[in-house]
Amino acid sequence: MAKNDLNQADPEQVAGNGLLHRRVFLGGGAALLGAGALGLMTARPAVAAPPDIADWMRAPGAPLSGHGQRSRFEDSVQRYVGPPAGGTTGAGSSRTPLEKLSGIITPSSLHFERHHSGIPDIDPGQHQLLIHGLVERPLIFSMEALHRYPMVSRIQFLECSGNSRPNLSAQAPAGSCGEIHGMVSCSEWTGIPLGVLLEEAGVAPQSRWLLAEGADAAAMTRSVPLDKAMDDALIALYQNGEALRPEQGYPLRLFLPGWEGNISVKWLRRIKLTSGPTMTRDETSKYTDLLPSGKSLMFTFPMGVKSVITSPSGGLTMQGPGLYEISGIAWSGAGSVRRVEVSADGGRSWAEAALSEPVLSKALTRFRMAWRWDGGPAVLMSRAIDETGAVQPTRDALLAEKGSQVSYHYHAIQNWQVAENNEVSNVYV
Ligand SMILES: Nc1nc2c(c(=O)[nH]1)N[C@H]1C(S)=C(S)[C@@H](COP(=O)(O)O)O[C@H]1N2
Ligand SMILES: [Mo]
Repeated sequence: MAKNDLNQADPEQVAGNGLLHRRVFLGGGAALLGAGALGLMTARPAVAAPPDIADWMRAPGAPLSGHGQRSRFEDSVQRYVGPPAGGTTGAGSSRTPLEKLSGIITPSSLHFERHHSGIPDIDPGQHQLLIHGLVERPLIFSMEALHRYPMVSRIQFLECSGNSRPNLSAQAPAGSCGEIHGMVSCSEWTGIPLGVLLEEAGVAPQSRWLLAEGADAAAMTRSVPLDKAMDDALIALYQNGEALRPEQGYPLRLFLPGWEGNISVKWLRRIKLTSGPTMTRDETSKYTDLLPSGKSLMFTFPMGVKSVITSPSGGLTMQGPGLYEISGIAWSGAGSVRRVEVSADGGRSWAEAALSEPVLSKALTRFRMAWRWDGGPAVLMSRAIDETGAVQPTRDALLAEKGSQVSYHYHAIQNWQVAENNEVSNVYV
């Protein structure tokens, strides 16, 4: 039988090249169809006596501590820190090592970073937030005052619109999942709905937009439509339960769920209500895309529906033929992920992956698929579909639509080639 034909001998196979039914990962599935039944025997048979007593059982362990640290054996899990922009130290980006994480929450210490002029060392006792412009009462808030407002918490992703840009190059670049796609992270953000503060200042009838300004040396400024500000915008003060990290905007940032990362202005110091967009540098010369027609696409706020397989992925090494969990993340700026499909034969056949709970709007969603690798060449792909029915495009379709001059909002399907020598790498198909 040809490799890509469905193997009738394996009733769980649902698509070509060894993809197995997602029931393996659904509620109760593990019991109905245990890993044993699938032949996942990675443990060795135990002998009757318990294993040796290790050194760490022979003496008391380390004392208690005021602030925890991860195991020293995990020290190699680091952000990919890119080189600083020319002539600077703190401008540039670092990426989340997506292939080394699981679940949907990004540890704060591994959240990607993008700074246009380094991280300011802000004293919360001195920092203030000004709301002015087309308002009835200009207001200035100390951090102490802000902390008295009622807050909400939401688990949501943040993605730089420059994420995945390496895949715009003509040849598929070598790189890990995090190096190529790691400018997306997901946190529980807690803060004050922006609308609450705007209403307190009194929004003037002619107000349609606002300008948000950061307190970094770049004084990053972006224009935000008032509708979004009143809808789900947050003045975020906490990230994953603790105060924002300095890298993420301590002591406060604007957070605009589902929108390109640039507009979530960190170290927020000023909001000015306006009748139209201010046309700042970061929304004219940057964060716009030149189309084949010669026109520029501006104010491209929502992030497109997207997914990527984090394991197996570029640079990882397979351990020979056998059963694997294909796992990845999917997200959409338009809402929640409805479905993720996976292919192991370069897109010839697809099967539905299991979505792990929780599946939340504008958050990363973890998907999983069982795969019996026969050891032959395979190309793994994932394709996300969101609640609006939007489908993640192929690279060819995206470039045909947007042209080759674009540099933002790349959200095409990622292909990982699994080779017979166990190596996994980035390919275009
Ligand atoms: N004040 C300020 N806000 C900023 C930036 C900045 O350089 N200065 N970078 C923006 C960009 S381009 C992105 S992608 C996100 C990155 O947020 P993070 O560093 O918390 O991941 O912050 C945005 N907000
Ligand atoms: Mo960004």
